[in-house]
Amino acid sequence: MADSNDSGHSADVEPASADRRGFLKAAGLASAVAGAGVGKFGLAPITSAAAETSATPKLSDQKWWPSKWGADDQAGASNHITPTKVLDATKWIKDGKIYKLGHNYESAMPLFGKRAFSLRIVGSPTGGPFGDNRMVYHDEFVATEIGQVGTQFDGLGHIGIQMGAAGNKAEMRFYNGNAAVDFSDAYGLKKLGVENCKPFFTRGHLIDLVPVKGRMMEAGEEITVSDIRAALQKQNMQESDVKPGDAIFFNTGWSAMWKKNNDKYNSGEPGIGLEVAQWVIEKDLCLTGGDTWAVEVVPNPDKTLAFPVHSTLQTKHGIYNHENLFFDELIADKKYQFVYIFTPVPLVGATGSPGVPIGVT
Ligand code: UVW
Repeated sequence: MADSNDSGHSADVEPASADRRGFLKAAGLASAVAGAGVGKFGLAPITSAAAETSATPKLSDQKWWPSKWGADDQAGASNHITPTKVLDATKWIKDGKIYKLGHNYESAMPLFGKRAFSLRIVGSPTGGPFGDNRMVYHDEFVATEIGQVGTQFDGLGHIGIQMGAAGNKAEMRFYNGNAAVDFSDAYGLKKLGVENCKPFFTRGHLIDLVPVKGRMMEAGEEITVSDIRAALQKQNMQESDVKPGDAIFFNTGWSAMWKKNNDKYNSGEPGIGLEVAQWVIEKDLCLTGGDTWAVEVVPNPDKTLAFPVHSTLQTKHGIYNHENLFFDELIADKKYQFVYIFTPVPLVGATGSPGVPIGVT
């Protein structure tokens, strides 16, 4: 099936050179561009001198472990995918139609911060001819942040929260309270690697915000619960039909800029905020996804917060996030309910996974 969003790639496409620090500077969250103190995402790790010594970061008054899946669990909300859940989801397969929900991987993709993507065919051809039949072959070498570029699935080792003093890895906590000092390793995470995630086969609900707003949503514009309800009504769907273990997806229109205007794509994004995150937690869902690079609103309307939905859903509740998706073909067919199928590439110790999820109707 064609990747309809990638078909327009041509010489007039903007280079993927933009970073996403402009809006963060405006929000007071970015430090100087380079040098000591710049954090993992090109942001100042903390917003003020007071925060540096604060024992309790905002939104984290209570510890979030042990998880509801057990103190040793590393699979988070993928535990929802039981045989009963799979059999229930199959009831939604009626047409036998498969929709690709992810983009192609290529250097023209918009990339977060200074992330890179390079693919080389070494040798060209790499080997051969061999044998009297003169077989030749090509291999690729890919240099990239493999789990965090393009269509990407965030694993539970990706996002943590610095509890206690800045730099104290014993208090840098991730899902299930795991501390960076115990599992963060240059050669791959020793716990919470994406290989621990179970395969997904579950009911997916698509919330299309474009008809609700009458336009593409804009950077910094938050999707509210009332927006979700308005979309459900337009799509003739019931909120009560969103069940524990289901996945929810948000279409904001932002993916129209994929490879067409990477600067704008990277400049921030519309998305869900803490209100919808709470709704997702109460509904007990397994995953959020969207047509943006983080799924959550950036910058957050509360300018003192950086990616609070990531740390609420992923770190505290083990609820996964699938980024940089596109839904054009589902929307064209008015298919808002489908079976979401995805298995992360089991890269041992990785923070996330590439790969193209599918929606089946
Ligand atoms: C960050 O890594 C901050 O975001 P994402 O998960 O969207 O790549």
